[in-house]
Amino acid sequence: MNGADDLMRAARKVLDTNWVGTHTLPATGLYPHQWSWDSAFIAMGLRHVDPTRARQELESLFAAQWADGRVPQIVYDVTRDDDYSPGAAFWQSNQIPAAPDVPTTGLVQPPNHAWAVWEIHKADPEASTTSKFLRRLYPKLRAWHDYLAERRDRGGRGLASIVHPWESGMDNSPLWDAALRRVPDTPRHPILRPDLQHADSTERPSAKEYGRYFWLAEQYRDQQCDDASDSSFLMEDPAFNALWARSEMALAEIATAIGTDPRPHQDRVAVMTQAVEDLYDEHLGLFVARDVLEGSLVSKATISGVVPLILPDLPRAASVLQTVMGPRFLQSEPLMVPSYDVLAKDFEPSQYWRGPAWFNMTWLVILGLRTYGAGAEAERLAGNMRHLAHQHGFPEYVDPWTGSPHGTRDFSWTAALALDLLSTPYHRASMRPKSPLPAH
Ligand code: 2M8
Repeated sequence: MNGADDLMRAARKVLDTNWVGTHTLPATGLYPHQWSWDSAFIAMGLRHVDPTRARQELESLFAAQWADGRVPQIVYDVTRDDDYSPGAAFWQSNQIPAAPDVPTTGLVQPPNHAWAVWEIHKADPEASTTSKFLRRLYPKLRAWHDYLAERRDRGGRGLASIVHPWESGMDNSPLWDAALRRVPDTPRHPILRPDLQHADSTERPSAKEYGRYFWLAEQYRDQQCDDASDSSFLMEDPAFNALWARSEMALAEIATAIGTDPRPHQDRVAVMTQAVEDLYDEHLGLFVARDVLEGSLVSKATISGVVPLILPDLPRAASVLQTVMGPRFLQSEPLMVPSYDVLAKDFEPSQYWRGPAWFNMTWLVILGLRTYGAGAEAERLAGNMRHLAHQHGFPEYVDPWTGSPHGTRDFSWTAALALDLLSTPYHRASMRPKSPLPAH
């Protein structure tokens, strides 16, 4: 057995253990439900070893899609409702007409799903075609993207706004600090913290942050999760929107493959790639968030601002590449990509989304570096990512320099994306529209 075989076996074991018959839990203790963008990352890895299960992973998530098109952040397993908070009892989604039969949150997460669906299809086109995977998923994915365009373009610039830090997937990123200071930390609902039984409190968001998270969630829930209502937190996040644009590209490919007109999707990609430009911070040389309520950019360099490199033909790519290779992120040769500007005074190497390196974000940066010709650095990071994932039992995140593990272990997207990196690298060419596949 060589190292790659060992990694493959160990990663599969994590994914098998966390599989509950229809989908994969991010981690059996800390995260006992189905999470939206986790499932898409997990399926990206699963497609190499079990494409049938990869398809199921996404199909089960979309079975919980709301009538208005939104794909919920969490699909709850009610038998585990005391093990994670806020749970199904907090959201009471069954009171909301647009919600599905299964209990879910009303919030969403970054839209990486159409991208995953297209990659899963290509991993096993025959079985995918026989099972009509693309045909079934395409209208659902389109409804999801239409929800973002029609209900979440709160800034009116062609970008989606998030209404809660949880929607970014980077919960306590420094990008949200100033906006969160305007939010009360006194929700009516008791703030329960079952998460602290599975991770050290120094590695999770603080009590004050949780107060604000619950307050915002309560506000949204009490408005029936209606996006026309006032929100006390409204931000345009670069990674969220770059993943949407990347998924919109994939949707164009899916449309072509099933014999539908890809142009609406291609047009949206063009609009979005241009709109992402509005999030560019000249001083920092990368993309940042926009506070829609304040009408200003949040001038902080986080990994979110590097993720748009996954988009081909990104006008600012050269300067973002320079920034990520520079002193704020990779110049000191960390083992993986820090989630926050290492030069910032409040950089913390082991505090959740405020500095540590995450496997999903490093994976996205690797794809971006490969896209823009920084292949050697991409392969250095990919090698470290595979090694650290395996060495430390698939941790949630690591210290960027020492690689010491933090958060939970046996974390599904860590296993899935390490597995993905054992397989064929992506190339810029593979991201461009290809000649149409036969309709099916
Ligand atoms: C983390 O977020 C959840 C809330 O959604 C939490 O902290 O309880 C984030 O890392 C998020 O990106 C991820 O999807 C989720 C499950 O892995 O955990």
